[in-house]
Amino acid sequence: MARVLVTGGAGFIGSNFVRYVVENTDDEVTVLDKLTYAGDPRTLGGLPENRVRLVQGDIADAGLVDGLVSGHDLVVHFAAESHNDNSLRDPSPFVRTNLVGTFELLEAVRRHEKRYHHISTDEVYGDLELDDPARFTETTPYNPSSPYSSTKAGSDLLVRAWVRSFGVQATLSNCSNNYGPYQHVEKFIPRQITNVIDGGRPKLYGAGENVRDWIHVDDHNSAVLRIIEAGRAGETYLIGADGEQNNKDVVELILELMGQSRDAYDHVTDRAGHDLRYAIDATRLRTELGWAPRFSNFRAGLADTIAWYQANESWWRPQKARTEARYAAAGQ
Ligand code: NAD
Ligand code: TDX
Repeated sequence: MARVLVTGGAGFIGSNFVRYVVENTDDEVTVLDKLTYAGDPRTLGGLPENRVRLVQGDIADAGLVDGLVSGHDLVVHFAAESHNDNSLRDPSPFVRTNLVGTFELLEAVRRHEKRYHHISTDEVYGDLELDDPARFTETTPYNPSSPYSSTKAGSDLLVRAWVRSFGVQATLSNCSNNYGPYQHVEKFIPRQITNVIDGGRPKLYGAGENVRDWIHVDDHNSAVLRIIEAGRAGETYLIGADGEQNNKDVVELILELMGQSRDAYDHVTDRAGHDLRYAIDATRLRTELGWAPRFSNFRAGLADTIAWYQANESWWRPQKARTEARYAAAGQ
């Protein structure tokens, strides 16, 4: 049994990770989460209290982080400011949390010689042309576009430097776009589902040709566990499940699955600097670590996700009006 410190465990992917760990291991988990607008303790509801503990606090708080890291065997770092559109409005919390917060965690795992796994994104590699046969691999050069992705790229580089300079026992993973339960309504798929539930229309940025490589959150988390178990220290693994779709197709599928006309959506102001296409080649993860995704049917996974938002309105409702007001102010 290991004692695991999960940062950002009250957010979307982190909370699904905690649930996955409880169901698939006998580890004990401490969640360290600031409970920003994106974190919600109800997301950890129903988990056994003798195995999951929540500490509200900031990863940039060096003293708090030091004390917590010293009492655990492993740190899995999900906490981040995670939304590109927010980073265009106000980059400052992105710099503090994604860069300074990661720095404090690295200093603590260095001092206490703990194992560390760093969660990152495919956005650090920039974007691809629509017709480019290439996909991102572990050796693709970093070329981030937004304040969000540049702070994630910077945090990855800090980890690599702490491995090389100080021998920190760290692994890194860069994953493509996740979908599934407990995703904040500011993100693309939950925003459109909840708009339709509210009798409104999905909002597509620009022409909707941008491509994202969708993966179910449980597949992301099974890969993270596999990397923690079998990955080599200092190495990076890309996580993806061959799920490329353009945004227009995803909106049309949501409308169809929710019994609406497939053209009942609006085109709105495009995102500044909008990355065109992300695509992951996860060959290394599959061949070296024997990982495979379980959710290969996007239509079925999306239908389950729609059903989850329909059944869990009380979870997302408190965030919806505020989120839509922010989008409306930006013409989106
Ligand atoms: P999220 O916004 O849903 O959750 C982030 C969590 O971090 C929240 O609970 C928030 O309260 C917490 N947090 C924020 N600042 C903090 C701080 N200073 N101290 C402590 N806690 C803080 O994000 P998510 O979508 O679950 O993303 C989790 C991680 O996965 C991030 O590192 C993100 O970059 C990465 N990632 C996300 C995706 C995706 O599709 N969502 C894809 C690849 C990688
Ligand atoms: O209303 C919308 N309409 C729309 O067309 C929203 C919110 C988004 N979009 C587009 C923008 C993107 O092309 O949909 C696509 C997905 O948008 P987001 O959900 O904001 O995700 P993205 O910017 O691709 O970043 C996500 O994946 C990588 C996560 O938010 C990041 O945390 C992760 O690193």
